[in-house]
Amino acid sequence: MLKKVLLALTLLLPAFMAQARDIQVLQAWSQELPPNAPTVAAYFTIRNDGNAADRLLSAKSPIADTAEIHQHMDSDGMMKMAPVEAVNIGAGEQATFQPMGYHVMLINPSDRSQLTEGGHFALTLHFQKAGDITVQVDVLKQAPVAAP
Ligand SMILES: [Cu+2]
Repeated sequence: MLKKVLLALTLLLPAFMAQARDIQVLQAWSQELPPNAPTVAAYFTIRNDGNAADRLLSAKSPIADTAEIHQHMDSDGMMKMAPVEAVNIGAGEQATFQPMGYHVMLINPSDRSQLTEGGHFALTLHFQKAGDITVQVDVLKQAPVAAP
């Protein structure tokens, strides 16, 4: 009996593990902006369920040629944003990208058809270990209430 269970587990495990990802990108959203806004920001939570740190290295989206990882920082009492090279997510930790914090900035979007409430667009995040993860970013008028 035990042997049969073990055999079943052995057969099931590879299929299960292929689906399990260490890195999860949750609740991706973007704020609806005036139609001529030069940049659009995307926010989300990255959760690292693995037992090793990973790094977000870059981002891209079909709606804009340029996507940068930005951070807001206090510079002489002024909040400014600046590109960052990478964002580290430690094992078992999560990083929340949110207004006045980390965000992905899409520069001068070429396709604005989805940039009103109810729209959504694809965003691909490139991680050092997890590779590419593509999520759908929901365009909202207000920030989602419950962060995961
Ligand atoms: Cu920015």
